[in-house]
Order: sequence, then C-alpha cells, then structure tokens
Amino acid sequence: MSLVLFEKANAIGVITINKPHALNALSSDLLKELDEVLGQVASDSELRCLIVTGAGEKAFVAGADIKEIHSLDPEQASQFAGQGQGVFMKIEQLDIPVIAAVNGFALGGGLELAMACDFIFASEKAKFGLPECTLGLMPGFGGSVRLTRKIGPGQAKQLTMTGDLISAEDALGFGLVNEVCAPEKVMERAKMVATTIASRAPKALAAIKRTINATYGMAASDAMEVEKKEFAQLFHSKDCKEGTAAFIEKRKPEFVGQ
Ligand code: CO8
Repeated sequence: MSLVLFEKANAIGVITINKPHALNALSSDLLKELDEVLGQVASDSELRCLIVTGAGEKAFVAGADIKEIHSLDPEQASQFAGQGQGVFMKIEQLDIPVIAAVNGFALGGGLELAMACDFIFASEKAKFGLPECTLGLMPGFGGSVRLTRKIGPGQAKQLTMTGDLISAEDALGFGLVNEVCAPEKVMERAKMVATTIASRAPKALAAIKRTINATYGMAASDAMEVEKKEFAQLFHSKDCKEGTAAFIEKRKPEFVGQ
C-alpha cells in the first residue's frame, strides 16, 4: 500500500498521507514518496489547486517518525531534516495554491507540512503543536522559521518552548489556520474553496503566491519592486487580456492558463 495517495478530479488534486496506524508519521520512505507525487503534481498542467490531508480520523500527521529519529547520528539527522525541508519547499514553490485540510493531530513535522501549504482549514477536533522539545529536539522541517513568520516570535517561542498543544480555535485566533469546520465538513470546505481557486487565472495565482512568499519579511520598498515585476509580467498572459475583456463585455472569463 502506498504511503502517499494521490487522486485528481475537476482540476483539483488531493494528496493523502497514508500511514494511519502510526498517525501518518513522516518516515524518510514516506517523504520520498511524497516528493515523487509532488514531482507529478508540478508537471501536471491540468491541475489548478492541491489539497493535502491525512488518512484516518485521528491525525493529519503526528510528526516525523520518532522511531526512525531515535537511531540517527548528527550527520543522518542533518540529512533527514534536509530531506523534509526540501520536500516542503517543493510544496511552497508549486505554482498552484495548496490547501492543508487538517483532520486531527498536526504535530511537529505534521504542522511543518501544513504550514508549507498556502493556508490551513482545520477540523474542530484538530490539535496543533511543535512538541519537539519534549523529545529533546527542536523543529527541523522548517517549523521554527515558518511558525515565527505566521504567528510572530513571542507566540512561536511559547509553543516551541513549552511543547504544548493548542486547539483549532486557538490556532484560528493566532492566525495559524484560516477556518475551523465540523470534522465531516473540512474536506468539503477545502474542495469548495479549491473549486473557486480553480476558476481563477492560473498565472495570476502563481504570481500572487510567488510575490507573497518572496516578499514576506522584506523591506516594503524592495517588496513593492517584486510585486511590480510580477504584476507587469502578467500582461504577457492571454488570461490577463481575457479577464479584463470579460469584465468590460459583462461576461464570465474563460481562462486557459496561458
Ligand atoms: N512517530 C512514530 N510513531 C508515531 C508518532 C510519531 N511521530 N506519533 C504516533 N505514532 C504511533 C504510536 O507509536 C502508536 O503506534 P503503536 O500502536 O505501534 O504503539 C500509534 O502511532 C498511535 O499513537 P498513540 O498510541 O500514541 O495514540 P494516542 O492517541 O495515545 O496519542 C499523540 C496521540 C498525542 C499524537 C501521540 O501519538 C504523540 O504524542 N505522538 C508524537 C507527537 C510528537 O511528538 N510529534 C513530533 C515528532 S518529532 C518531529 O516531528 C520533528 C520534525 C523534524 C525532524 C527533523 C529530522 C531529524
């Protein structure tokens, strides 16, 4: 059985981390499969949006595989951290938007995976945390960097230094998740928003994603330059002409992704 499942319908892809008996813990084998699936996603020009979720009702992903981590030496730990960081960077660098549909525990590497997605929808039952310090560790798949950027250094330090888990409601309050839904509605809601996203001009969405990712934390004047460059290059696209023409002609645009 594959550790990572992929399905596609109506231009929306769904990746399911599939190791429910171990709460979808991320082993190096699983990360390798995820990397391969992301390669497939990146080269599929029909896809307009991706959803990442976890198999089973209990967990999105409960972290990196602690049983594998236990026997690593420093060199192997560096390689494992680099592998996870590389795979999650691939998600961040996909042209299409990626939604994390968090159905349960999103801990350690699981929260790091969710944070590499563009935004997070969570079940009311979800729990979030970076509990690595309870294991004598720290986040290694990008978590200390991304969490700080998302919720600020004070809250990020409290979460990573206590190892405490927080509820979906608290995560919503921190701005870590965008929406909290009833457990049975999380995927439905993610698909609904993915459908809206799939109707928008792909090149515009890719430019928005690149700009927001690249400019976060940059000096405003430098960030404005990046935005101006990305904005201007959209004027090479057919969809830009189509979107503006459709508005003027009072009709729905038909985007072709070019
Ligand atoms: N790794 C491996 N196995 C796991 C993990 C994990 N992260 N989480 C759960 N499991 C396994 C359990 O061992 C158990 O397996 P078994 O039945 O064979 O004993 C099964 O999943 C079910 O788990 P529990 O029985 O523990 O379920 P509970 O409902 O009692 O508890 C919890 C659920 C609270 C989520 C609990 O499982 C837990 O605390 N899990 C670990 C959470 C954690 O600490 N995550 C952080 C891991 S470290 C990390 O992610 C670092 C990322 C950077 C790595 C850099 C590379 C070096």
